[in-house]
Amino acid sequence: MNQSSFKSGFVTLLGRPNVGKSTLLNKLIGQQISITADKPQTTRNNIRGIITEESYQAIILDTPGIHLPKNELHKRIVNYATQSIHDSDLIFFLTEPFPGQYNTIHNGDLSIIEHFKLPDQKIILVINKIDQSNPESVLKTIGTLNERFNFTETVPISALKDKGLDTLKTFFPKYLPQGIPLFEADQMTDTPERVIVGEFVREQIMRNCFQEVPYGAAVVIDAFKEEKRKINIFATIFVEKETHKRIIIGKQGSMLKKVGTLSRQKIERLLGVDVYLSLHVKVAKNWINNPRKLSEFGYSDLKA
Ligand SMILES: Nc1nc2c(ncn2[C@@H]2O[C@H](COP(=O)(O)OP(=O)(O)O)[C@@H](O)[C@H]2O)c(=O)[nH]1
Ligand SMILES: [Mg+2]
Repeated sequence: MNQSSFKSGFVTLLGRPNVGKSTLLNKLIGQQISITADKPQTTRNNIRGIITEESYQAIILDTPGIHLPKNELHKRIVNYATQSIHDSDLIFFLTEPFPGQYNTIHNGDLSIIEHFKLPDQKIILVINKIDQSNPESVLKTIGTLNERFNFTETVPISALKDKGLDTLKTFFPKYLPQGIPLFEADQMTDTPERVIVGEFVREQIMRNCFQEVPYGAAVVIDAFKEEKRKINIFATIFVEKETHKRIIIGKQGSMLKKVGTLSRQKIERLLGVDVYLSLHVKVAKNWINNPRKLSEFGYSDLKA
C-alpha cells in the first residue's frame, strides 16, 4: 500500500424515500446490513458500511429518506441526515428516471437539494432503477437535472441488477481526500451488531404488517447472550397502541412467529451462528413524540 496516495473518507447516500439507497449500500459492501422494503421511511438510523480496497477506504452512510418532519421521531431522523452531510467528503444523490412522458424534477428531489443547500461539496448524481426504465427517459432525466444543478458526475445504475456499480466505485479513489484507513480492511460496518439485529426485526415488521403499524414500531434488544455455538437474543417490539399490538401478534401469535422466523434467518446469516430469538410486544403510548422514550429506543437527540 502506498501511504502517500491512499484515500479515505466519508460518503453520504442521500435521496427521497424508496429510491434505493439502502439497496445500494448493501450491494456496495456485498452483504445486507441496512434494511430495505418497498415502503417509504424504512431506514431510521444512519447505518454505515465500509469498503476497503488497495487504494482507498470509503465509509458509506445510508440515510433515511428526507421528508417533512411530522413528529419528534421524524425530526430526529432528519437531523441525522443533516449531520452526516456536514461530515461527508462526497455525496451520492440518488434519484430515479422520470416516469413516461414526464420531464419535470420530482418535488421531493427539489426539496432535498434546497433543504440541504448542498454547498460546495462534490455531489455525484446517481440515477437508480434504470432496469425499470428506457434509455430515452434516463437521458432526459440526466439532461434536465444537470441543466438545473451543478453535479460533479452523473451515473445511471441499477442497484438491484448490479449495473453501473463499478463506475460508481471509481469515484472513491478519484474524489475522496488523502488519508489513512480508519478501520481494519475486513471490517464491513462500524454499526454495532445489536443495532443491525434490531433493524432486521423491524424490517420484517415493515414488510409483513400493513397500514400504520410499521411506522409506529421500535425494536429494542434487551439481551444478547453468547454461548459456545449459539446466541440468545431477547428483544422487545414497542408499538403505539393496543390495536397495533394485536396486529403484530396476529391470530394465535402467527404474525409474531413469521416476523421472528424471517428475522432470525437473516440474523444467523449476519452473525454466522445459530440464533435463538425471543420477541415480546409492548405498548408505549405515543412514543414517537416522547423525547425520553425516543432516546431510550435508540433515537437520540443530536442537538442535546
Ligand atoms: N427495479 C429496481 N428496484 C430497486 C432498485 N434498487 C432498489 N429497488 C427497490 O426499491 C425499493 C426501495 O429500496 P430501498 O433500498 O429500501 O430504498 P431507500 O428508501 O432509498 O433506502 C425496494 O423494494 C428495492 O428492492 C433497482 O435498481 N431496480
Ligand atoms: Mg433505506
